[in-house]
Amino acid sequence: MTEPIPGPRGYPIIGNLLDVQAEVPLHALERLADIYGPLFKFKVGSHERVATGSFEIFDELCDETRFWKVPPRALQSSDGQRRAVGLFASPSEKNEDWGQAHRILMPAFGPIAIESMFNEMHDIASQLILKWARKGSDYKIPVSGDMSRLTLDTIALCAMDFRFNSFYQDELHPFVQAMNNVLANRSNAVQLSGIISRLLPSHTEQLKKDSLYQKKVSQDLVQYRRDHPTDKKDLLNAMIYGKDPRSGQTMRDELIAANMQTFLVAGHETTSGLLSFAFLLMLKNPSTYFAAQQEVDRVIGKGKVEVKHLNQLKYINALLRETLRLTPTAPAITRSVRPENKEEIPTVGGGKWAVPRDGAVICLLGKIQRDPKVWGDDAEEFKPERMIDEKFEKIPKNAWKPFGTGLRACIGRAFAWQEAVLAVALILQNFDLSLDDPKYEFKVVQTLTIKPKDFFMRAKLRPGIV
Ligand code: MNH
Repeated sequence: MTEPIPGPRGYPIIGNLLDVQAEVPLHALERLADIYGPLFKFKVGSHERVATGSFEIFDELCDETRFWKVPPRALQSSDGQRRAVGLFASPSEKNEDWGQAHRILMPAFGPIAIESMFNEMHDIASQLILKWARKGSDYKIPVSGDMSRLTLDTIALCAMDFRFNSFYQDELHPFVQAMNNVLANRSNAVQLSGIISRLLPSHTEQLKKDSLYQKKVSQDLVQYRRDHPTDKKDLLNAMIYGKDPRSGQTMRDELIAANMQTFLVAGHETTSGLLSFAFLLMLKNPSTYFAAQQEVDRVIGKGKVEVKHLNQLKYINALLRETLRLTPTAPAITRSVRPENKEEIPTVGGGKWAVPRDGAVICLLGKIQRDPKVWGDDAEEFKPERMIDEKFEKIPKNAWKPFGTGLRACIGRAFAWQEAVLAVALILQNFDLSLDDPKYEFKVVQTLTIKPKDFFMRAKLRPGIV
């Protein structure tokens, strides 16, 4: 016999809206995990949700023969119509779009392809270095803002040879503003403020405009490439010319544009959050900051950062892993019962709780990746040493999953990693950093991803650097 899944008592109509109502909704869920244990449920309106913050439960849910990923609601098409959606689309039989895009794009995101993007990544990262150098050591660096400029310009240049030139303007590009509005709207759907603003006609109008505008920009970019072909080996060309090994077919333009949009969204916020948290955690834990900078000086010195250096930066690789353990910037993934799973009642918790067949279990990665049963009593502390290669290889299989799991895990992992290691190396090579406010307290803002809130730092050029 299974047991009922525990959770807070709800109210009629609103359910547990008040329990999950918080400045950082994620933290509200983590609190419920502390109160109700490894698996708990709550209601938003009439929707019942199940969530976990426990490694043991998550480990069971990672079994791809029993469970799989259903795409996040916030990224599914909201108009109910069947239309092309990027890789975030559902992998079901009916939607071959995902399978086709996945097979064509896997090699385009593979190690050789990513290495060939190094020079373009270096180009954009150098723009960040120049900006900070010219602004001088009194400049209050808006860390999340500048990291987003870096990652957005990088994905746009590498994916489709387009330059947003974000470092040369104070305002964000209109495409980015539209994208941010749409994302903010979707991610606050369970918040009271979000529910109220959805009722305003002006709000819905704006949202429609923003979605259409985003779509148009992506379509224009595909059309532009059709009109001005190049032999550049970027993701756009991979999609235009690549043939699905299964069917021999190429992707239709609507699907290419939808995937382009997916890369811009999926490919920049998460990596920018990773970099912002990495510098914040370094500055809050100065011994890690010095260790990272010493590694750059030892491995690279004052010369140009090259692709061969990146793997040699063992400590920095470990430091970025540890950052994603404590602050996974895509903070939750969902797992659902596979339709092919024939168990009479699929359960987790060693048979204790039944997993509803029609829903999804929200997996709170930040909580799961701090489980003291895996990481010990110092699980909450930032200790890059525990992520050095030899140790990293020995951690339990599903204990560190900031890029998701299984077939639907992140396709952009190698891309993000190369970009992030390069940025950390270049920044530490060129600058001595400090917190703008030495008393800054660690705070998080959550949209679809998480970032540090109001985090500013200062950067002083190091001697001997041109
Ligand atoms: Mn990425 C899926 C995290 C960088 C493109 N990404 C996922 C998932 C996680 C994730 C978690 C799985 C989501 C889920 O199960 O619901 N991604 C990250 C993190 C970083 C990141 C933490 C950076 C750090 N992602 C990138 C980059 C790109 C990208 C860079 C593109 C250039 N990610 C994707 C795409 C998917 C995805 C596309 C969906 C893959 C699929 O479903 O087939």
